Amino acid sequence: MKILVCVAIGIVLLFEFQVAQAELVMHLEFEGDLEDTSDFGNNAIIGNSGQLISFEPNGRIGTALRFAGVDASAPPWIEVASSSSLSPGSAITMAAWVFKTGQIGGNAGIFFKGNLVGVQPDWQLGLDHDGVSNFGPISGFGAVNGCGIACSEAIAVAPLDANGVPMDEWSHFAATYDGQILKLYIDGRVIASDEHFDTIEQTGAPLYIGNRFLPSGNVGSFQGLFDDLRVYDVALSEAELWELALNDDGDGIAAINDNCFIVSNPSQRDTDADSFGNACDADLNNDCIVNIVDLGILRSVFFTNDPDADFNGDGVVNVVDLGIMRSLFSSPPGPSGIPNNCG
Ligand SMILES: [Ca+2]
Ligand SMILES: [Ca+2]
Ligand SMILES: [Ca+2]
Ligand SMILES: [Ca+2]
Repeated sequence: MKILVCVAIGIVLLFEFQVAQAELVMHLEFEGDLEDTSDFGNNAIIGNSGQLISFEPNGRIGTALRFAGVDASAPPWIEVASSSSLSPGSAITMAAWVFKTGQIGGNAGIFFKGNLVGVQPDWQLGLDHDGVSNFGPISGFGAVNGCGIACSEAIAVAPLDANGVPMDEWSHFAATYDGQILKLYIDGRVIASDEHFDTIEQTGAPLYIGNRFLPSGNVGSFQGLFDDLRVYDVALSEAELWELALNDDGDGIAAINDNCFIVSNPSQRDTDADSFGNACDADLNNDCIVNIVDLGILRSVFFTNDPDADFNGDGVVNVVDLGIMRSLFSSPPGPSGIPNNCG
């Protein structure tokens, strides 16, 4: 019996190990080389203008890769040969630390898996104009089976966020697609999403890093630093992206186990047991939106000890809790790393 149990546990552990290993299909850490440290051997090589590519000792995590493109006629990039692991069927996560100092062309490619000219890429992640367009300071885009919002083939996304990605500092930039929704992240927060139902194209084209090739032949060359580039063959969750961006909320609880993963709430107090901690749960009628109805409920229990409306857990519903509700107004409760009914 003991042996059987041990074998069963062993199989479970092995299975979990394999699942975990299967998700990260490329990991370029740039610790002095272009090697992929995942198990999939998707090593990069110098693609073009290698003299403009160097390693920078003070990266975001250890050493980083610098692109010093200066000339649109000779933009630098690195590239990875196509492989089955880089051709996911229906789900993907692209993630990177970027420190942008400039760009050549209308945008700056981070990931671009597609042919050099003529057709839209299988998947891509990039940064858009830097203050010269009406997209804001620097916007970003992620897409599968197409390019950005300007392309008729676009599936998604290109929204932006008036604040965009700042220049001359590190930002964590990511996109996920789960076969239904494409989400764009900056620093672990979703800044845009778009719905599309499809499988991801598999053209067999290489993955180019640091450059973007438009069907017109124009390029979008990145200037600055890259670090910790990752590709997963699954769509990571919002909590997982938050963790990857190293934006811990300081309460010592891993984001995927934290019922308010962007608010420090070590007690995890959740008086209505809906998987949103009180610290981020001003949705008092549990309809997944914090609005005027919840404000009415809060008013009706003001100066009482109603547990659900006592967001900060000090035993009284007062102006502090009202302030917390105000900060969450017009949003869903959370975000929570724990499965919940507001998906
Ligand atoms: Ca928390
Ligand atoms: Ca709750
Ligand atoms: Ca509500
Ligand atoms: Ca309170």
